Amino acid sequence: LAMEAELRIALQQDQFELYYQPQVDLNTGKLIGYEALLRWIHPEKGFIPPSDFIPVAEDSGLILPLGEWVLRSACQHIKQFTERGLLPKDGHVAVNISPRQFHDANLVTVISDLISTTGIESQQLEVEITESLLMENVDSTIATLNMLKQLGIILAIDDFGTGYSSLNYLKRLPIHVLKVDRSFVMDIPKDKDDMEITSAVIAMAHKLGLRVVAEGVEIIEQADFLKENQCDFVQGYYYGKPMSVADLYENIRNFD
Ligand code: G
Ligand code: G
Ligand code: MN
Ligand code: NA
Repeated sequence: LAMEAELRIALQQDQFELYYQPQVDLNTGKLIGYEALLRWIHPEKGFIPPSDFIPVAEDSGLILPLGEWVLRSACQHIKQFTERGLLPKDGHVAVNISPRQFHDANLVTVISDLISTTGIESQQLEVEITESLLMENVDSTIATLNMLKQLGIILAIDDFGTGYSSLNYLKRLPIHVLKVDRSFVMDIPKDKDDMEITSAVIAMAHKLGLRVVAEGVEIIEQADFLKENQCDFVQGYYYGKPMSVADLYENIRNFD
């Protein structure tokens, strides 16, 4: 079967699962939330990476029902995690939103309805959009971001540094969080240019009033460098890999 047909079946048969990767506050060392990462466990082919199927879902339009499934599952998990002490009240779960999903006219209603029906606090949900998405349809992008901000959810720019957004444009965007792409973090402390870029991006983000998450932190030297340069939050294998909900319940201790 072509992947598109397989994806339709996968949606009907519930072959998807959300994994959760911890995000940590560099100053307190405490867990502040998770990024939800979609996994497809095919009954015969096993694990299929999102980089293989997200583009197919995006091109076929299946990203709309799939993305809605992701948002609904994430909101349900937020409720569960909060009740069971796996997420602080002021913590969050970040969900990736693809370009087609972001530009869909129903997105704001879908999210608003999910917040009401699951009974979560709106600031417990964060949405991540990629930097490259920001360059298309500037006015409608800003309008949608403003509506999402009105709901009270947190807005993050993912993969920052890999697109081409101008600082002038960034300044106009109603966003809260900037995620420094893993490609800038992975060669710290060997690559001095990457260190300069990362510290400059953190300083710039702070001047714009944004909080900064560094992605892909794998070693303590990277964590130390980021802390010295006032990065707010971190995410990466050093702190924890994306985990199934079952693994999460086993691995993350209760905290206040
Ligand atoms: O774990 P990692 O292989 O999960 O993710 C690879 C890529 O897939 C990342 O760029 C990530 O943003 C994207 N991705 C993961 N989960 C989702 C999702 O639920 N929706 C969308 N649109 N992209 C996702
Ligand atoms: O594009 P986005 O930032 O949404 O995707 C996050 C991707 O990065 C996921 O595929 C996730 O599994 C992966 N990832 C998260 N932490 C690390 C890390 O420390 N090292 C590496 N190599 N990949 C990571
Ligand atoms: Mn992401
Ligand atoms: Na990223």
